[in-house]
Amino acid sequence: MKTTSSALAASAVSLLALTGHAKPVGRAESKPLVNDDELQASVTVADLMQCAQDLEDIAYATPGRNRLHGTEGHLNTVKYFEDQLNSLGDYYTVEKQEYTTEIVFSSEASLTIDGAEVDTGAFEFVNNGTWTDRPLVPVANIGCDAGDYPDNVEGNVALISRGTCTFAIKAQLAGEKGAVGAIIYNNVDAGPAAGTLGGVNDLIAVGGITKAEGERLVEEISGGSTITSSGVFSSYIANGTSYNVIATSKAGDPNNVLMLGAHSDSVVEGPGINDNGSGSCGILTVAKQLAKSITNNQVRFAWWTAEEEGLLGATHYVETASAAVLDKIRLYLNFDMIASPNYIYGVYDGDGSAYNLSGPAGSAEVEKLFQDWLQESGHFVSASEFSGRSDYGPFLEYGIPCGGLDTGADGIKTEEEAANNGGTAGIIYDPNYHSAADNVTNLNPGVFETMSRGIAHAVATYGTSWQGFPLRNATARTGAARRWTRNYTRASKSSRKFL
Ligand SMILES: *[C@@H]1O[C@H](CO)[C@@H](O)[C@H](O)[C@H]1NC(C)=O
Ligand SMILES: *[C@@H]1O[C@H](CO)[C@@H](O)[C@H](O)[C@H]1NC(C)=O
Ligand SMILES: *[C@@H]1O[C@H](CO)[C@@H](O)[C@H](O)[C@H]1NC(C)=O
Ligand SMILES: *[C@@H]1O[C@H](CO)[C@@H](O)[C@H](O)[C@H]1NC(C)=O
Ligand SMILES: *[C@@H]1O[C@H](CO)[C@@H](O)[C@H](O)[C@H]1NC(C)=O
Ligand SMILES: *[C@@H]1O[C@H](CO)[C@@H](O)[C@H](O)[C@H]1NC(C)=O
Ligand SMILES: CC(=O)N[C@H]1CO[C@H](CO)[C@@H](O)[C@@H]1O
Repeated sequence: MKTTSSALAASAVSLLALTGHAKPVGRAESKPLVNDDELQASVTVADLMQCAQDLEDIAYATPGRNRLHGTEGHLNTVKYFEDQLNSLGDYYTVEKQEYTTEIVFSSEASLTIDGAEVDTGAFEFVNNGTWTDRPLVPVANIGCDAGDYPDNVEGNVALISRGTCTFAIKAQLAGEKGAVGAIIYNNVDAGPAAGTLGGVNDLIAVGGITKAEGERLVEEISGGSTITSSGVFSSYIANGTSYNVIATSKAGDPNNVLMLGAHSDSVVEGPGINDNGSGSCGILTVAKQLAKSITNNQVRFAWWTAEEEGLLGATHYVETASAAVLDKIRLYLNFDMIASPNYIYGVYDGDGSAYNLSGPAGSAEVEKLFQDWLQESGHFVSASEFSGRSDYGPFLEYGIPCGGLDTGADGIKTEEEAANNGGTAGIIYDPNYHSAADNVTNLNPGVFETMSRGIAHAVATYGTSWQGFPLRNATARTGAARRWTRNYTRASKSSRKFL
């Protein structure tokens, strides 16, 4: 249940986390209290790489060679995490939370203009559609208004600039005027226009081309030429079901919970071993080692599904959890891509000092914890934009302080980062990002181990005590005070452009 405003009002006056000193409960009491150095040392590259290899094997055993939400590859991933956690006896309460959503399992697009094949962007959720040798008809302005579409788009292909309104609105208006298809040209120099139509729809098929190509076509057609195109678009969309796996330690104070998460699904293109199998394996390895000791505060680990579809698994958790559950989470930590081959030592910029996007009280403190820890080992630390563009987005939105580590995705390594930490400046952190080559061969084992030990450090620190860490503040998640609210919904995934 999403909290109602009256529920918020009722608790808004109080600080959320309780300061009681609940005793660790359960059989785990015979175990020693977690020790920071020992927990860190117990996280080994061998275990991490074994986990990564297991996930790769799961992916490669399926026809799609991936671990896409809703497919066998992901269901087997979920089973893997469940089995691993259950093998630890009764240390954790392990739950599976079902999530079903419509997803695109495959998509193909081909486009020719004047008989020549052109590079086209496939729009997510595009419908099946075919047209052959139909004239292109440029629309007026940017095609956000029905009046922009001339009568002669009927039976032809509308040629529309990207911008201002969504791709879906452009396809809808063109379809209403009788177009058989639409081609959207980019408004920036960044390859063919591409993005998402947002979900299952009844729109005409849409392709994307580059800005230069689009502008050239408009100019030639305005000069009197007739230019034709052919297009073949198809996609297979169906409901995919999979699960979040959530494991909560039985030991520890349930009113002051440390929560950690990583996403367990991959994109359709490949096995997703760095993105974000590495984060999943990092928290699993720490969860397994943690089971040898107890903590004063409860620790909850989550493996989220459908992150790649737009943070859906984590959003589902936050939307369906009761306020009573969410209000007891003192801190949420996220680990996505922690073994990039051309890595950085990235820490989420929770204090906003680098990107001017800060989080609820506590986000700055956890950033400092990770920074200090990495710097003590002589690493040069990079700030990662605290944009909410991963599974911590819904937690930020709720007003829960967040933090995390990452080693870089599609950003470009700077000279300074290369000079301090090695690697190659001027190329991206993970050249295999979202590709078939994102597999075990291409992980950096050393950075994988370092970052996973960073997870262990945070677990040991906050699992032992919240001393010096701000209390949750209910007021902070209501009204205008929610400064850190980001558009974490499907729109905020970098791979999901709506317009
Ligand atoms: C496209 O056609 C295929 C084959 O008939 C079908 O399985 C699929 O569901 C169709 N896609 C859409 C988006 O309707
Ligand atoms: C997905 O399931 C919903 C609810 O059962 C249904 O309405 C919808 O048509 C399904 N979508 C597809 C693509 O089958
Ligand atoms: C930081 O963000 C705030 C709020 O969006 C804005 O008012 C302020 O000008 C920004 N500061 C800088 C240095 O960009
Ligand atoms: C991993 O990806 C690389 C690069 O694409 C490829 O050469 C290698 O064969 C892949 N590994 C396996 C086990 O398929
Ligand atoms: C709680 O948050 C509100 C809004 O950000 C702030 O004005 C208030 O001072 C905070 N209270 C405490 C005790 O931190
Ligand atoms: C969030 O995204 C939606 C869809 O793109 C947009 O309509 C809305 O204005 C955005 N909200 C904020 C606060 O940016
Ligand atoms: C921190 C980080 O790079 N996380 C990535 C994990 O995967 C998602 C989906 O591919 C990316 O958008 C994130 O950037």
